[in-house]
Amino acid sequence: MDKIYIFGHKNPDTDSVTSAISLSYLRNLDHKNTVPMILGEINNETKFVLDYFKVPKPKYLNDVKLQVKDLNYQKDCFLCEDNTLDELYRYMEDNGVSAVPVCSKQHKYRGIITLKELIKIVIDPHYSELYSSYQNILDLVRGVEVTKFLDEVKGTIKYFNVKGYDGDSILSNKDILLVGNDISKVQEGIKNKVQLIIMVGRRNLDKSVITHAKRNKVSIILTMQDTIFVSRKLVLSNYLKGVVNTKRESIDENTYLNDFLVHFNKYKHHNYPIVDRKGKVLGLLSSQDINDRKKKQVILVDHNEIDQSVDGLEEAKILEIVDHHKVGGINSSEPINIRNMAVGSTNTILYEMYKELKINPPHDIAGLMMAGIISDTLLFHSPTTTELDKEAVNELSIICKVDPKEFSKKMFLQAASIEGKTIEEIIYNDFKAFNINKYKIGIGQMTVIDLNDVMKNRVRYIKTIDKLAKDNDYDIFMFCVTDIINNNTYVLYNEAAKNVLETVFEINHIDQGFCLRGVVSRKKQIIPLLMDELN
Ligand SMILES: [Mn+2]
Repeated sequence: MDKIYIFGHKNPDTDSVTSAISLSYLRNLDHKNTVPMILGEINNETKFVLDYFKVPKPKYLNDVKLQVKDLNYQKDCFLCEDNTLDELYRYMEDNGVSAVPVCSKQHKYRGIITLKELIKIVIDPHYSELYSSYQNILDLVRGVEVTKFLDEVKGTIKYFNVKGYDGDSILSNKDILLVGNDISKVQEGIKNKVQLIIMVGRRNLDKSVITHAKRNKVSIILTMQDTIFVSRKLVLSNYLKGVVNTKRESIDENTYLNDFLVHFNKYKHHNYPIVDRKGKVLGLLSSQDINDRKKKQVILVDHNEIDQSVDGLEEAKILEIVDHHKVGGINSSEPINIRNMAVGSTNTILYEMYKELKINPPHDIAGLMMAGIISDTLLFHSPTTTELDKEAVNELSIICKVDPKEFSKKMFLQAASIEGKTIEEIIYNDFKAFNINKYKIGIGQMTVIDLNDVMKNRVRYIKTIDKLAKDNDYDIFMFCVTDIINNNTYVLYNEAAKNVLETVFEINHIDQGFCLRGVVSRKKQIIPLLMDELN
């Protein structure tokens, strides 16, 4: 079954991480193969929540861009380098392919052979290389073993008794001798200690000849097939490793499709060997497979804007969105199941969905959902809080048997922990970036219990904010420090935005760290003001 990725926004917060997990649980009960993912490192608060309810951290998802592995190429199409040209031909026939990747015994990529290359070898009248096993040769020429002193043969085929043979050629141990029914030629081969003699049109040899061959360690095969049959089969008994084109590069299945297409448009090969990260051969991609693409399937929670979402979202198929933010920014070519409600947390919506389906979340999932709601509503202090949020927390707390008040105290303490973090990390820890008209805006927010944690380093914060704004072309860059005990937010900002912010917040004169009384929600109390003023 195809995997479906569920994830919240970049700079994940507790609501977005826990809602991905709780929705994934719900969908998988319905036999879907969903996986919760994160788009960035989790913060201290979320880490505390996951540890508290003993739920593993979701895996990181870098992007959902189309990759070569999303193309419907021929999986498991390859041969081993010890296979023969004869087997290659049959394989091409049976599988309807015009090229085959070749690998080592350990499945590592060696090269590729195309039908064109195979034909070139077969129709070349002067092709006389032979590298194969004694057994392969015996089987292909339908021969009987007379003597055998080697497992593998590697040399040049010489035709004795056949028209065109240069009688003066000197035979050596590099040679494989193909002779007609003429004992004197066989004896000459034995005398010169060739590697192997294949004699056609004969069922047996005199004892004296065999003794001679044994003394000189010359291998002999007899066959009743005619010379033309045998000479063709000798060429076809060659190992693939002797003829494979090792110059053709393989393509890693993780290569982005767009990068591959650049390569494809440059070389325009018909066939590409596909390998995994370790160079193991996976199959064959033909040029006609390039349009047979399978988009990655995703479900968005706690966000619906492309800027806040995973890289490459435009190349993916969005199946569903569950969110409590304003709607905007996503265009789709197909309908999407969207559940958007004006409540304090995505987990509140999810809990509604659980109830509609008459499913009780297990206690750890219930705990995560409760934590998500408490985090987003700042334990109902945020004006985004609705009765539904309170009701959900109340019911979830009964399921997970954790007191919400006690729990939130511990959780907010973790949220406020800035131990071991750089100022830049603290600013970006919970950060939203967006555009209003021509303004590029970034707002970081942090909840604190003790305001002094930040304000004692005020000057360093301001410097960092100014630098980040300049380096990243933000017109307005704010860092909101929210005191959740007294429900106030203190704002640090880039100097260039001073005048705009005075207008936005209708304050005659602002200073670094100015106070927005009763303001705790960036989403509901800060962003709307910016939108009103700048739009
Ligand atoms: Mn949320």
